Amino acid sequence: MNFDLITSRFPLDGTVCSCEKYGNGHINDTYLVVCETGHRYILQRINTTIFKDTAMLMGNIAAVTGFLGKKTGNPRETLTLVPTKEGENYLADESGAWRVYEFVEDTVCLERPESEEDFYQCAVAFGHFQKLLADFPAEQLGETIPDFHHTPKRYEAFLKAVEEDVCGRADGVREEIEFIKARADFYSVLLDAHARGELPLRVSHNDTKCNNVLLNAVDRTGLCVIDLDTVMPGFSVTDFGDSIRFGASTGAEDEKDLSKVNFHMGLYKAYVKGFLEGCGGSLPESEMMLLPEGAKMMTIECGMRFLADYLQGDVYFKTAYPEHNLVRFRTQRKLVEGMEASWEEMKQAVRELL
Ligand code: ADP
Ligand code: GN1
Ligand code: MG
Repeated sequence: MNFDLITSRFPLDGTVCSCEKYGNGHINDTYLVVCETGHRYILQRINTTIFKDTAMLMGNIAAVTGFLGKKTGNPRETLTLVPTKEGENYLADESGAWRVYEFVEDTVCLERPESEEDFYQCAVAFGHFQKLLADFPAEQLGETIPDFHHTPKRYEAFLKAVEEDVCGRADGVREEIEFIKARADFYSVLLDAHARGELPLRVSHNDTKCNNVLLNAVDRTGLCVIDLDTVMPGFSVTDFGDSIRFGASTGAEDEKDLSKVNFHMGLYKAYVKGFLEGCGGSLPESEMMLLPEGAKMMTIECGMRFLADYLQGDVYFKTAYPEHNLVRFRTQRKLVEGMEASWEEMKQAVRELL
C-alpha cells in the first residue's frame, strides 16, 4: 500500500511522519496518521465487501456528522470528516476506498469498561446520541447494510450456513447449533413489537460497543460517538442491547476461558441508568420495557453471526486464528445463559429506573 500517495490526496496539516495500524475494529482497516506539525488524523480503508455502496455510506456519515456538529457546536463531540483535496468525502483508488477523520485528542477508548462509572458514561453518550438524532430526517439515510439487525433473517442465514457447511465444520459444533435453534421463537419478538406499534423505528447507531465511544481523558465523561458506518433507521433497544452484549460481561468477546465470562448485573444496571438519562426521557415507557429483550437479542444475534461465519470459513469478521469465531460464539452463549438466569432482575432494574 502506498500510504504517501493516499495521504497526499487529502489536505493534511504538514508532511506525514508516520502512518500506523490503529485500534481493534473487526471491519475496517484503521491507521493513525501523524504529521510533522503534530496534527493527527484517523485514516480508514472502508471495507467495501461489507459496505457495498460507499457513496451512500459516506453520504450518511457526512449528513449525520454535519447535523451533530451544528447541534453540539463542539468539534470534539462529533467526528469531523476531512474531505479530499477535490472536496470529496472519500477517496476511491485502486487500493480501495479511503476516508480521513480528525483525530479526537485527549480521549480514551476502552476495549472493556474499567468500572461501572465508565460503562455508565458510555451509556449516557449513546443515549444522548439517540436523543440528538431524534429530529434528524431519517428518510435522508440509506440502509448501509440492509436488514442489519433483522434477527429472523440472520437466523435464516445461519440455518443456510449450517446446511451448506462449506468447510465441513458443522459436525464439530452440533451442540452450539442446537443452542441457537432452541431459541428460534425468540428471534421475532422485537419485530412483532414493532408491528404492534410498541417499538418505533428511530435513527440508531447499530454498533454500540464501548470501543465505539471516546471518553474525555480528563474526567472520563462520554465525549464522542464514533464508528458511524451503521447509523441507519433501527431500534433504540438494539442500540442498548449491543452495548450490554459487549460491555456488561466480565470477559472479552473472545475470551477462551469461559469461567472468566459472566453477565454482570452491576454493569447492566449502570448502563440502564446512563442510557435512560442520556435519552433524557425522550423514549416512552412501553419501549424502554423492551430493553432486556434488546440485550438478549443482540447477544444471541451476534452469537449466531459468529457461528455462521465460523461455518462459512471466517469470511466476514477479522480472525486471528481458525477457532476465533467459535470462541466468540461461546462467550455470547455464556452471556445469553446469564441473562436468561437473571431475566426477572433485568426487567425489574428497568422498572425501577424509569
Ligand atoms: P471499526 O469499524 O473497524 O471498528 P472504528 O471506526 O471503530 O473502526 O475505529 C477503530 C478505532 O480507532 C476505534 O475503536 C478508536 O480507538 C479509534 N478511532 C476511530 N476514530 C477516531 C477518532 N476520530 N479519534 C480518535 N480515535 C479514533
Ligand atoms: C463489528 O466494526 P466493529 O468491530 O465495531 C460488527 C458488529 C458486531 C461486532 C462484534 C458492520 O463491529 O455488528 O457486533 O463487530 N460490525 C459490522 O464485535 O458488521
Ligand atoms: Mg469500531
